[in-house]
Amino acid sequence: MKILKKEVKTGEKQVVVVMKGAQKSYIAPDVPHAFRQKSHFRFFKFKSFFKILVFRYLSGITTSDCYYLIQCGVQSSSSELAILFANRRSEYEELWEGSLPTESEWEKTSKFSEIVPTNRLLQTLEKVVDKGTAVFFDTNSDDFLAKFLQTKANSVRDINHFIERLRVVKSENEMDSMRDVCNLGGQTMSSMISGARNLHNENAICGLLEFEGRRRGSEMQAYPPVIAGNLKNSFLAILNLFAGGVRANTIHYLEANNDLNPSECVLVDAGCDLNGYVSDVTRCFPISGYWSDAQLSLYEALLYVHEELISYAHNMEKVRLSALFKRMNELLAASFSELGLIKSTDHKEMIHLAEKLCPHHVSHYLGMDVHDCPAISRDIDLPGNVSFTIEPGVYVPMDWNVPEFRGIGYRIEDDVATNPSGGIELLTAAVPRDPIEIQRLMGTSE
Ligand SMILES: [Mn+2]
Repeated sequence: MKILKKEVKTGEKQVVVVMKGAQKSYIAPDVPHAFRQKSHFRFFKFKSFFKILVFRYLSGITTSDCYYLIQCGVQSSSSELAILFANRRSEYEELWEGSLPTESEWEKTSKFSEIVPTNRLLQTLEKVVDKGTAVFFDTNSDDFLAKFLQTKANSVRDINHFIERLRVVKSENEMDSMRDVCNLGGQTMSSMISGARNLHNENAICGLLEFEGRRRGSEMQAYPPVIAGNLKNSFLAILNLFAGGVRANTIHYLEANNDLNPSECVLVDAGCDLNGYVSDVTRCFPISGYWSDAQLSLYEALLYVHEELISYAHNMEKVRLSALFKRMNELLAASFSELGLIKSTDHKEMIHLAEKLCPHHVSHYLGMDVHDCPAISRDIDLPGNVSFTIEPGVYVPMDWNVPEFRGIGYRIEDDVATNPSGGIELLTAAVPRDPIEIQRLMGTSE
């Protein structure tokens, strides 16, 4: 509220924040999808310089179909109203869906001044919002409500950017949550790899991932995992190319249901969800446990880039994701030239070819959401306790002029955080990246 009060225009006497939680969605009539609360609606702790202030970020409530309203006068020092709009369940609904936390539990977790049924939302807003009000609202979340607020208030502005400015910098408590979930995500990935040898369908890997994560306490997968085999080498598979041969080269390939040929490498990008925070790790490995020469040499060329990026980030005066991205393209160009995958001596052309081979950014922020805080620029100097990924990749198109690498797609992705005292902490260090260590994990190397 302190930040928002600085944003008010002349004539605006109060700030009202309206947040909409995630709605329940259905996979079939009467059958709901697994529910995940919108992250802005979740739990948050913020550390100031001298004392720990505990905020509920912004409510701590993990029930579906709720709204949250905070009201604060521009002159007053604390908020005057904090209302949770939520529906109680009938006895019949409880029979099907279980019981909700009690009202006093809700009140206690989040210090709400009132709990009001959702159907009284508009009625309440009519009373609270007037022409002297600056409303802050997630304008993407509800067209109807956005229009309604526009007719009542002096101004309606998007709140996401303001919340993301807080969320992108983690408190010490949040950093502990990040370490926990990254450990969990790392162990899940490692155990999956150790059990994946000779599985012959991407779907089996998907099941194994879910098993290894959940049995360690992951609440759900952080996002639908990408599990993608490379090009199948057999002649029949090449004929079948357009039916899905180069899945690993589809960056967001989500089907995860194709057969795996024993000669393939598989790319697995997966994360765990624990206490509202998520991990995001990618590893690639040969499904047989043995790399072919081309698979190994391209992997090593990418691993070199990955390792250089980790140490580059660690030694940067101030970490800046855009600088890391620029560095990635230079490293890819150099490494792939040495390998013979890029055949050009012109520096500009080499960078251009590197960008063709890896068309995505090197990083995104990480936290309560996998692509966390998208409104925060990647072109800023980062303070301590900002978590992000480092994920160089290579996806060799089928018409690339170096045939031996065609159809191979790799990404090596780890989770890191900036240290307050400088340098970065590698949160997923325990997951093997070295090709021999990966083989050890699979039981095909001493
Ligand atoms: Mn990622």
